[in-house]
Amino acid sequence: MAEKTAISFEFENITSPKIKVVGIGGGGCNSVDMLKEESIEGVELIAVNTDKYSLERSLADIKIQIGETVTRGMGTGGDPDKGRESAQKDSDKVMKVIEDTDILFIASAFGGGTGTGATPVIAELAKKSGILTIAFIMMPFEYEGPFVVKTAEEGLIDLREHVDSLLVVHNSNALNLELTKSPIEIFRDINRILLNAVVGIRDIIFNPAYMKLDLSDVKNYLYSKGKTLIGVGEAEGENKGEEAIQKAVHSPLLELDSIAGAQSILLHVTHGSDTTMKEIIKIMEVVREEAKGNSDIDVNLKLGFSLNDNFAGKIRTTVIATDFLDEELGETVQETLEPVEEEIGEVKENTPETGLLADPMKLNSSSTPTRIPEVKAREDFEESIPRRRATRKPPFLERMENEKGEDKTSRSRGTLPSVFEKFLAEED
Ligand SMILES: Nc1nc2c(ncn2[C@@H]2O[C@H](COP(=O)(O)OP(=O)(O)OP(=O)(O)O)[C@@H](O)[C@H]2O)c(=O)[nH]1
Ligand SMILES: [Mg+2]
Repeated sequence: MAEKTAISFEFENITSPKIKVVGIGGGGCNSVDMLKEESIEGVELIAVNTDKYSLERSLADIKIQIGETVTRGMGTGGDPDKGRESAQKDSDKVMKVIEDTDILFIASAFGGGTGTGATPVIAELAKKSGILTIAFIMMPFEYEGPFVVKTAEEGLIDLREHVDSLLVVHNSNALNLELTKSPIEIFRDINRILLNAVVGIRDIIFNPAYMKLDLSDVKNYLYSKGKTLIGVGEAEGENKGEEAIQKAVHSPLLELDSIAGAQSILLHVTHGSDTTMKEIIKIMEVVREEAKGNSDIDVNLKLGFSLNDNFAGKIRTTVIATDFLDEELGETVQETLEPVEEEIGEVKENTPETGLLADPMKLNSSSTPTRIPEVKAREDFEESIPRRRATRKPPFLERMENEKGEDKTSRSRGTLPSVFEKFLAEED
């Protein structure tokens, strides 16, 4: 009995990871509305705006008006200084809502005043308090002219150092693709990148898997990385593996539109019991080839696999690609890594020029890749994460499983799990 009490005490003190999305300014709040319309479960949606009237119409779970004394509830009229001041004045209100977050997505459209000015302030608050901060930034249409474009570019420079990972979409890129679509459909397409990133990461963390990636993996791969590609691809039919991964590793709307040059990749595959090892190997081959691009670098690939009976005949791949070799991105990564090195005194040994894992055999273990600075600089993270693994399921997941009647994800089903069970047993 005594033992039982001790166990239940431990469980009561465990909270499941919290993912939140905060939309800032008009465009950012539109993104949050679109996420709300998709009914994503397990993710809290927050709207932050100076514009009281558009906030009233927002579908977000939580709405925060900032800068009442600065803009009198009317928006900034395109002035980022007012946006910045508004966020600074109401930083307590924002902090109160985001302080218990593990992963914060910030959605914002740059070029106006609220998003451009307030986003770097809110990102800084989040990152400094140890929250993994991923920004999804929509850059204006070139047609809007040099003032708006310059405002947005300056905002991006301000923001860069205050986020762990940055996904940048240019509205103009969407125009290159589909001119027959309505503006709202174009915005929806752009927003799908955010939706995929949020859902992809949520699924990696919460969904049952026979080879599991977890919150620590996601944090380690995204922490202080600068530009990032987070892509999701789903496909059916004969070539489902290859088609799904091709969709995930190419994202034509993103500034960083492919994984070429990425040195670190998290790959999560959700499949049905009809998926063969051959298809999985093909997926991994495509990732390696695409990441390699024209370089002679071999990528560090960390894998997760879920078997889900809802995926009969289907495969979904989620890719998180970081540590890009590209010169400009290399600088970004370096800039963000240096302060961490100082803080923690040392970075684990790595190959200086490439940052490759010293031991590729460790790719399938849960060890931290050597390229990535340990998260000791953010004490709260390292301490809390491992204990949160495989613990209480979030309510939405329990509901999903109840609806299915049973948890159909099993380590002992199908061809792939048995292969990996054997592998995992050998690992143990
Ligand atoms: N992709 C996308 N871009 C948007 C959206 N709404 C606005 N934009 C772009 O974002 C830029 C900034 O607009 P808003 O987000 O409305 O501006 P704001 O942050 O509310 O700033 P102020 O209204 O000036 O205080 C615009 O110039 C557009 O290019 C949207 O829903 N989706
Ligand atoms: Mg506005």
